[in-house]
Amino acid sequence: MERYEQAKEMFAKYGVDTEIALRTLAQIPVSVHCWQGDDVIGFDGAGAASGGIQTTGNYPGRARTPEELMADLKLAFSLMTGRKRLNLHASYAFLGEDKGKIDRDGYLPKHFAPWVAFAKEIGLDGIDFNPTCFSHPMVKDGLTLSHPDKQVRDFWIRHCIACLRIAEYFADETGSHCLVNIWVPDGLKDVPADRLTPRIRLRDSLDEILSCGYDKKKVIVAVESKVFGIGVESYTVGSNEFYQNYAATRGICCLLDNGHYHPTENVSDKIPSLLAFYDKVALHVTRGVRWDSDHVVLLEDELKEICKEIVRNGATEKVMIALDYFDASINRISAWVVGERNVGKALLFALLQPYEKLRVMQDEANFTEQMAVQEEMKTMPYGDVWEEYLRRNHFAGSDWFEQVRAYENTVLKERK
Ligand code: RNT
Ligand code: ZN
Repeated sequence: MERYEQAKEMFAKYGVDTEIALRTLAQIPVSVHCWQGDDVIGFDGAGAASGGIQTTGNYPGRARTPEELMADLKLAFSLMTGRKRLNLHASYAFLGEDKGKIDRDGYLPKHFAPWVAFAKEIGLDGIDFNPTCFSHPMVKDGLTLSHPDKQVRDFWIRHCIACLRIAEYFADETGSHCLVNIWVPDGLKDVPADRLTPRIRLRDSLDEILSCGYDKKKVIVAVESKVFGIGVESYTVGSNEFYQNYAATRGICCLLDNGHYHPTENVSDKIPSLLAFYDKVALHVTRGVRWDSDHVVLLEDELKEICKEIVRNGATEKVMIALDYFDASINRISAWVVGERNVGKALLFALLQPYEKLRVMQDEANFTEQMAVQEEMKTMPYGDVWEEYLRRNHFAGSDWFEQVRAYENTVLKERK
């Protein structure tokens, strides 16, 4: 308490109001991905993730059933503060009696009813959704919506349309929009003979999906680009340029995953570039180590820079923040909590910067003072403001790890 009061005064000297920062932080929703708990496997039959993504490690305690995943998620959510959404993949359907009878192109809202009940039970803001166009036998030659065979494309078109219907159901049930993010693994391992035609096919498939007539007030559609994946190193059909032009001309939105660009490209710089043209930008926060390795999000400079761009451009409602990583080498619940808390910490850091002062310095070409102030801000007592945030939200601070450890000993270790 005393430390917070001191920190408050120190920030006030720069014209930064910590009370406003704390209030704003509590209002920024973060969508938590269900797939950290079971290594992106899902419930509908896949043995492991495929399609250029890979979860490495074999730490004990992977959630093997819907019940286990929900129990793990419940603990994870209970250790997080602020507004939360749940991000689901279609492969997490509860098929029940329909198992083996229907395929992904026939999934219905009822197959996701337990997730709606779950979201309501723990008081989530809403549910976001993703067609699962990987880890499935209808991915042929590594291709889905861009495959030369119309039957393959049609299967995935039907799947994506089914997902839009399920998304409308989520929006109706939760009273909040549903972001549907389309990511396809389509690409080639080696030098292509034709780079254009697969893109034309992907464009046309997406057009067919969007023409199904979904409710744009309830469902926001995004497309996620990528530079390469494992086994598809030479060519990705859904590249950055492809999807930015697609989204711009179709009135949908782009999803930026910060593991999906060349290592010297920064999503923090892409966000304001898109904000100049788009009303909404979707975001996957991950941590690429050398490549799109989907490591747990840490409190790093680029994460802080991403959050600064969201906050200082007044875009906390425009940028839809979601987590996207999968680590099987450590306790999966800890992975969830550490990543989510780091996004919270980075947002708080961003909320405590003296933007107006700095903006004037930039415009007046006062770069000397701008640098001096920016560097001074780096060692301000953010931790004390974060502790106050936790305290006000009834979190004792750092004892969350003890809870995870106890759960590991009593529950996770029993999963053989
Ligand atoms: C893959 C994309 C995609 C997936 C999830 C599981 O490279 O980042 O978003 O990680 O949909
Ligand atoms: Zn992603």
